[in-house]
Amino acid sequence: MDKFDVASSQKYDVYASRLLPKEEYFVGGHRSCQGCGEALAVRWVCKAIGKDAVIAHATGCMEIVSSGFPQTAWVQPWIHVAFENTAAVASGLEAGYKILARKGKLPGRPPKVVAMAGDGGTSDIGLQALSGAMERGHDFTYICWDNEAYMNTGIQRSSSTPYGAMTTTSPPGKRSIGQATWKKNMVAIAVAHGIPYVATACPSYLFDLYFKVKRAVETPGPAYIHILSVCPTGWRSATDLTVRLGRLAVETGVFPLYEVVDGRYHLTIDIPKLRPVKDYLKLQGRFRHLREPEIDFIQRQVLAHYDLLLKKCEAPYPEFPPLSQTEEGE
Ligand SMILES: Cc1ncc(C[n+]2csc(CCOP(=O)(O)OP(=O)(O)O)c2C)c(N)n1
Ligand code: SF4
Ligand SMILES: [Mg+2]
Repeated sequence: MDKFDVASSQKYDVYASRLLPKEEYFVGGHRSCQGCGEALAVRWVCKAIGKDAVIAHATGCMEIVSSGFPQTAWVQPWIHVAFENTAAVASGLEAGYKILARKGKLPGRPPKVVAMAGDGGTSDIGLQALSGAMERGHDFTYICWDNEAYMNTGIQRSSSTPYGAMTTTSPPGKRSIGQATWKKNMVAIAVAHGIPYVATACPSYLFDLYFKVKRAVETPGPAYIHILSVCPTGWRSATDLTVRLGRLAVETGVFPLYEVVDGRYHLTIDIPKLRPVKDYLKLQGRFRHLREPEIDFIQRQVLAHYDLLLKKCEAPYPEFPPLSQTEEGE
């Protein structure tokens, strides 16, 4: 770790211990791997959600490591659901609470409804239910833990696995570069539903993540947050580099941090001069087989995607007019 990283991470630690809530909602004793970025993200997301919430969680690493009966690491009410129906269960919860409130059978405000799933459970298997829930406009927050593969079942590729990465179902070899497709842009898919709040986040930027989750759960209507979660086991990275790798993903432009509020894009962490992607790739064994031309290709693609994002951020108008404005206009 260089001097800049040490100083800034210590600064974060000091701020975090003073300003952020001390209550724990994802408690110790779970069985995630050493250095798991996803467990770190869950811990801080649950703090930001607060106690008045119900969580519907798909199968995936965070469910497997935390809920072996009769134990649980979750403090908020938590429902285990199948891959396919996370957002459908959240829709039912939200609709049910709405009816109870309307009938005067709910003391106080309804709890916040939050759905959580991995990248496989979101970009692939649960996408249909998620799309339906966003389109119907349920008041809920959906969190995707993106560790870029189906990790808990043995590191199989998902549509969120980055180009060139080695997984057990995209092994590099004479006829294969590893993952042959570019990472699916789940954020753009969520934005295309015209929902009021969409964001990317990473636990390496703790405050950024914390306040985005707070904003998401307080936004009426659907909100979607896509969280890059470093996975030392699947990424073949050192367990003490998790926070640094998350920062490098942002500093290289591989995973920019931004929000899309009512269709309007803006960067929340601005990196005026991006670092070369090589700085990020070289710390991960899943990219060890890549040669210069392939790394150059990834570099060009990352810069092209970043430029497109900057153009969206500079646009004076929202990509999609918010539905609330349409209603006002009628
Ligand atoms: C329909 C269905 N297919 C496959 C499985 C087996 N399965 C359980 S978890 C998992 C991988 C989950 O990947 P992801 O959503 O990315 O979460 P991660 O484990 O990476 O955190 C798979 C394939 C299942 N439970 N249901
Ligand atoms: S496999 Fe990866 S995401 Fe799953 S618990 Fe281990 S480090 Fe975390
Ligand atoms: Mg995954």
